[in-house]
Amino acid sequence: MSAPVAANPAFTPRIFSGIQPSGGMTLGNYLGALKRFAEKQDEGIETIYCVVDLHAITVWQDPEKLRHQTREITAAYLASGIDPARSIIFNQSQVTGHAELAWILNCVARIGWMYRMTQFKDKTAGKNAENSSLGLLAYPSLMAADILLYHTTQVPVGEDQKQHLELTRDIAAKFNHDYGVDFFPITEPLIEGSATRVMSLRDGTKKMSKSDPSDASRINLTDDADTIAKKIRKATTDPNPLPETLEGLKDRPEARNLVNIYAALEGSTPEAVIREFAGAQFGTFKPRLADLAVAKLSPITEAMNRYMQDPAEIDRILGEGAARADAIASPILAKTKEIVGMINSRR
Ligand code: AQP
Repeated sequence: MSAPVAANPAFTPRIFSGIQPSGGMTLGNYLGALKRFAEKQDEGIETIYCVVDLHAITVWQDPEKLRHQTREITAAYLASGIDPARSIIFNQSQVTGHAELAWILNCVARIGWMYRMTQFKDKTAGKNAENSSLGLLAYPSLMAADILLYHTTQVPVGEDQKQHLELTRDIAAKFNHDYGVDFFPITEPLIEGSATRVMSLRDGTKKMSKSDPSDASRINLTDDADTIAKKIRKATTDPNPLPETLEGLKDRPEARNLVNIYAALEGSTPEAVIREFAGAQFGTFKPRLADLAVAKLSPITEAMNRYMQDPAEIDRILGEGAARADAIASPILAKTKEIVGMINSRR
């Protein structure tokens, strides 16, 4: 469905991405998003990282928990090395342009495009879809607004967001076409590395997700060392040893997942991990993976806990980030309204 339109080189390179405060952070969020967000700061491109609270309320959130989770994700951003002096960090609802642009894009996007989204289908599977919130259906249009509000050129995300990114490109192209302009960029998804899709520890065919009812299916960034080691020890695997080559992991999704996690945590490749552990039993590999996971995640958990001791400071960072984000977003939103034909006589 994605429009075959090349990215427009006229746009200044800018990175935007976000995470929903819909629960605690998982290893999937860390490897697929957070770790890469921090790395992107070194590439000399402006980076904007959002806590997407408007997205979180597409399913019911307890208000006190939502506030706590918003601060916790901000703490995870900071603990992962995202520096508020180098990146803009803010929560979505503090910049009203997200909701305003989303409405305009709702009127550009087609309902059928939304019904085709696999995330909507997954989230309503086994439930009465008619009874889900209108926001859940329109979620991808709000995501397009998040991205286009900053004329974002690149979005680092996990594999699960690929279809939403393609939709963002379609919405931008349709807006440009309908109004005869070259106003919104055709944004590139950045889906890179060996952990673009970290799978559940209980089922290698299911994504590791913060809203999975089974806590054993995921590693949370707030888990202590013992819990991490226990979850890895109990992770579902097959009875065979690790193969000599990556080819041998075909049709072994659980084994492949653990190898990918090891590679991503270590900053190597699945090929290198297989070379090191060829022929090893899981009884050998799992404790090594547990040690590596604890070594990499514990400092982040400790830093998160330290940041969480000072919620006022977190709120200050979010407020300052929101003001900086708004300064970029406001002129783009004003121009969008002008293109659409809206009068603004309050200037
Ligand atoms: N398992 C994963 N592997 C790799 N990347 C992942 N991401 C999420 N899960 C994995 C990436 O994390 C970023 C933020 O995701 P999100 O919280 O906004 O929403 P999500 O993708 O829907 O994540 P969850 O954990 O599955 O949340 P719930 O359970 O609330 O729906 C995105 O870049 C995503 O790709």
